[in-house]
Amino acid sequence: MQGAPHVVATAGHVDHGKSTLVRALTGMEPDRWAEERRRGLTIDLGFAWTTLPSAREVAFVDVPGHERFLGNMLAGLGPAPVVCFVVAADEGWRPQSSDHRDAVAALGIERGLIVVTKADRVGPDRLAATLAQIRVELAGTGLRDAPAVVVSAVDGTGLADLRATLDDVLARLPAPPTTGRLRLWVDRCFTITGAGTVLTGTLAAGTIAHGDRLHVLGDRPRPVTVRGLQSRGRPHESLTPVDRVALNLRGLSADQVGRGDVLVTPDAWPVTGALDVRRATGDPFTDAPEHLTVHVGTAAVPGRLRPFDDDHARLTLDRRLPLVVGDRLVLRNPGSRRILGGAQVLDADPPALRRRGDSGRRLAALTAMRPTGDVLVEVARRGAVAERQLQLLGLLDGAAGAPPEGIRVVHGWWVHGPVHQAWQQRLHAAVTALHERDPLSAGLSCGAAVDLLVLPDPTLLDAVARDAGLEMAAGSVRLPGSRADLGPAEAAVAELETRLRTAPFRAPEADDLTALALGVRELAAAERAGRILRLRDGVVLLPSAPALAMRELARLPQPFTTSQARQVLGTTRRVAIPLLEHLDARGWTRRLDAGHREVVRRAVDGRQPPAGS
Ligand SMILES: Nc1nc2c(ncn2[C@@H]2O[C@H](COP(=O)(O)OP(=O)(O)OP(=O)(O)O)[C@@H](O)[C@H]2O)c(=O)[nH]1
Ligand SMILES: [Mg+2]
Repeated sequence: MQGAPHVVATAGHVDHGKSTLVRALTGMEPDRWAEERRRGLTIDLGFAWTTLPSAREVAFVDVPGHERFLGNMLAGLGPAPVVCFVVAADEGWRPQSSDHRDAVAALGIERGLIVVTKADRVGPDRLAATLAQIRVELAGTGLRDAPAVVVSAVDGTGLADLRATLDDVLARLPAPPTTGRLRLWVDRCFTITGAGTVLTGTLAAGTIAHGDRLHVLGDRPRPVTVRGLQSRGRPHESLTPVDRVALNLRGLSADQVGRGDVLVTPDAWPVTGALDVRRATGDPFTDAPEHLTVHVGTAAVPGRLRPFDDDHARLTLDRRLPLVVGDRLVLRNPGSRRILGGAQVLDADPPALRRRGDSGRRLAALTAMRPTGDVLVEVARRGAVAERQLQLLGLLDGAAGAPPEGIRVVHGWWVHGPVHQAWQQRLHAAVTALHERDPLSAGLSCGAAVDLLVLPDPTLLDAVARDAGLEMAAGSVRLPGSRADLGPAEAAVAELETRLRTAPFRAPEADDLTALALGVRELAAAERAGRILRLRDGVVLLPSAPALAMRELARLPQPFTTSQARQVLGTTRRVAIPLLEHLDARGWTRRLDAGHREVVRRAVDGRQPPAGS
């Protein structure tokens, strides 16, 4: 059955026959530059493709072997998950064979095949020795068990076997993810007359389709639209991984982008300049130079390494890149150009190290971290993390899974259990203290509560208050049942209630309230508790007063005057006017002109107002 297309990168010492092999397999010229062909030396990446016996299409990224172009080599190998490791039978293992092996190991590449070239130049003994040497040298890498094929591009020996073996290797690969966020490391960007800007790269995950709106992350993010797609020389409506892609983009000129820039799904990646990493291969971090070159994808960025120990370090990049947990980096010494080793990203959003002891604590956390990142550790460190942020950091692997034990999910936030508990205790203590200090208090305002707990999102307060056994109402958090507790003001309010029950519209004068020691705060508390109704100008009545008033007013000939209302209610203008305005506001009475109102019939005949008592 025909499989999905794939991409294979070459690797191997200079002049060992990589480009010749690609040429023999594809009939295409991987050395694109005249200078390369003149010198018989690959300088930059070359691209070619062919169809394998299974009808699967395969594209090659041909890399240079010369040590001066190791940067270009890494840009070719970085995004390609399968490698064709070339060693010439006559020369055997050479220095750049070692460099490229170190790159394969650093990147954690585990799929590929070994090709011994120039078989026509040696006898069987030399061939066997070279093969044995290769096995020894690759023993520590993901290619330790890779199949080996012996070929000669001159007489065609082994090429059919190579095609079949490549087919077999590709058929065994796990299917790459076609959904999810896109991250395409750019290897070339150029202008085609009539078409505009074209950007190329190896698509390793995600799907790209005509019309997609994406961002190119270079010196700054630039929005672009996919105007056309090509792969292996043909146009496509959409492309899936793993494939070589050439994208014609709207919104971009070729001089704005180059190798090492990245095409991404907008806002789907954390773009970071600080990373905590674990050593994957190579020298201990404590032996590494402070300043080094970091290769990831097609990018090569100067960086600073600050080791926590031999295996863990904080890496600061000169340029921010879209990186996530699990990404592999190649570290190089800018002076000697040597590959120092490989590192794996453990945290793409690490905490600042400010205080004494921060490094030690960080090392302990990193040491305990799983290589895929640890969502529990991440949530524990921050107390609460938005689910979206966890997804961005690569800790949730696409759709959010069930949270691990010890994490509480609230309104899209993952909250560490102990933190959630600490918040509850803190809030409960604060609210209790407030009620003790001030029994008339309406409670702690939500804003103050959010500040007190330093909640990352106010929507979290709801769950914290509820779980703490507190009540939220009217913008405050309070102890349940605290509404009715008027504390020392209770007796005075009761006295006021008694008086108003006898004469419902004879509101107490200011002096009366002073005598009862009912100030603004006490009255506000009594009102919150549903014990009294406050109208404007300091008029205090029972909550039942409006309904009682309606019963009397409905008996008057309609419309009625303020004076008639005052008389039927047995009160003064000081009370009658605020009360009538209150009834107007409720829609129970309607003001017709300066002197007249009428009862709104619907209100009396319908559900409102209640008969009153
Ligand atoms: N006899 C013989 N010569 C070969 C074979 N394959 C390649 N060569 C020769 O080896 C030389 C180098 O080949 P290239 O394909 O350019 O080597 P390369 O690995 O691409 O070199 P760089 O890209 O510069 O690292 C050329 O002169 C080729 O003709 C082979 O199988 N047999
Ligand atoms: Mg070459």
